[in-house]
Amino acid sequence: MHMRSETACELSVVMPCLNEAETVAACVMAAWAGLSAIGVPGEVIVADNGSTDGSPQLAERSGARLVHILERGYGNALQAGMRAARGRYVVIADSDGSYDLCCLQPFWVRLQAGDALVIGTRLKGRILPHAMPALHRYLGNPMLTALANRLFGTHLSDYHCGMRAFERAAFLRLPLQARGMEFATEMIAQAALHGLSISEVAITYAPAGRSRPSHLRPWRDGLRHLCLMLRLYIQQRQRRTLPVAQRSG
Ligand SMILES: Nc1nc2c(ncn2[C@@H]2O[C@H](COP(=O)(O)OP(=O)(O)O)[C@@H](O)[C@H]2O)c(=O)[nH]1
Ligand SMILES: [Mg+2]
Repeated sequence: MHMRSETACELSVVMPCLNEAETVAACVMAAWAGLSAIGVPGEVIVADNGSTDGSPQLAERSGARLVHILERGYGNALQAGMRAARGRYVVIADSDGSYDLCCLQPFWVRLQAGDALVIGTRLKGRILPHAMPALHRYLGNPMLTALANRLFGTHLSDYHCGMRAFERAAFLRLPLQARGMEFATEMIAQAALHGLSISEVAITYAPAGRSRPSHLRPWRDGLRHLCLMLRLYIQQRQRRTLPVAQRSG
């Protein structure tokens, strides 16, 4: 069922990667195992923008297709990965070993049921010890999620989960622009503003398998999420108040 050649591709697993030499190979192999387990033809893509620790070579040797992006940033990497993907559907997940890529089934089931976006939820699933700092688990994530739910009319429990699945064509039509970590919020907000069907599935979150700290800079990135939410919300209100003839996007 694997697709390492030019045959049909239903599901692309896309992983952003910045210096994840300790974990990226295992993630690529887990993604292949996940595709095999659900019996869906697919591909594994690693989107890298500037790793200096040999991650790209390790990913490639484990069977991933590499996408190089010149501009830094999580959003830039994922957007390039999405564009390069060939699957009708895409699953994204970190390449740091924190998400269980062997377990694609719940995402696949929701995609087959017709959802355009399926978000993993760690807060309604399982968070293993030391996987998520208490500040993020009990304060940052729930507060930003509650605000985003209010602004965009969603009913989600984990706006910052990095494991999600979506229909590629639907996302390529959305005006996604975020370059950094705030891309996680932008994806959901724009999907909601454009009326796409969104669901969530409970997943397990494990500590990242690397020995250096996360790329996330909580205060700076939290602020970027907040600014993006407010900007999208204000834009949307302004568009609603414009006469129909002047609306765009
Ligand atoms: N290509 C690329 N990947 C990134 C960048 N920043 C983060 N990542 C990757 O995105 C994922 C999420 O980053 P991570 O440090 O795990 O953030 P956390 O999960 O919030 O702690 C990881 O797989 C990183 O390697 C970036 O600038 N470029
Ligand atoms: Mg991570």
